[in-house]
Amino acid sequence: MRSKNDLIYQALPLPHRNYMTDEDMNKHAKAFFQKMKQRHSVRHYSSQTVSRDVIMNCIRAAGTAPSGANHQPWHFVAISESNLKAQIREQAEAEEQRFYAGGAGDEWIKALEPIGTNAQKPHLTIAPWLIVVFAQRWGEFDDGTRYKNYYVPESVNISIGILLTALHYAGLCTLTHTPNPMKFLNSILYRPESEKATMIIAVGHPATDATVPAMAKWKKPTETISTFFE
Ligand code: IYR
Repeated sequence: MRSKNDLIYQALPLPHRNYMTDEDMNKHAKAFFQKMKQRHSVRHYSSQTVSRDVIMNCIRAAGTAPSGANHQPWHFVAISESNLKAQIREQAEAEEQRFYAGGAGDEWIKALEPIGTNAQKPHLTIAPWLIVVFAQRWGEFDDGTRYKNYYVPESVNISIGILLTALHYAGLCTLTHTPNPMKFLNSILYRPESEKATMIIAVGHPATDATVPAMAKWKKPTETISTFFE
């Protein structure tokens, strides 16, 4: 827990340095791109189990993310317990029924057509793990007084990016899921009022007959997602 006495500046020599040739750097950059290109959002899971250690180490990686004032305003709840997964699925599907029955509006439903989604979320009970990511709107010093967190969505979203990357690197598939609202997750998972659920991530191995939407293979060309001034 943080103490008000920790609010002091101290400089340490940079603990790690990478010495790479330009050529090596480019090799690493390309290899990483090739690896990331193989990541897909997967909606069809096998029930094959995944060890808690793997999930924990991926969460450790997510916890290294940069954050506003280094407040690390995130909490990851990892769930493999079947009853909890069933409760989450039931409530998430109820939200999704409303979404697909008209809450979303026609334009949004049309945009989702190539993705092939609907209100059924079987992956929420079939995937061996769900990780629910909570954003902490405020924190508490060890004397019980509150402190503000800064750039909370930015910080949490960076950590989620690292989490998805770590899980992919560990050979697992993921699906990000954001039923709206997600308030129900606080009560199911006993999280305090200071926290807001931002995402449910299903994690596991793909089903033997898993597919991805053809549309998911299309990525915007690099020239269109970047501008260089040099
Ligand atoms: N949350 C809904 C709808 C949905 C929205 C977007 I934007 C997607 O890229 C995919 C789904 C669902 O999970 O079905």
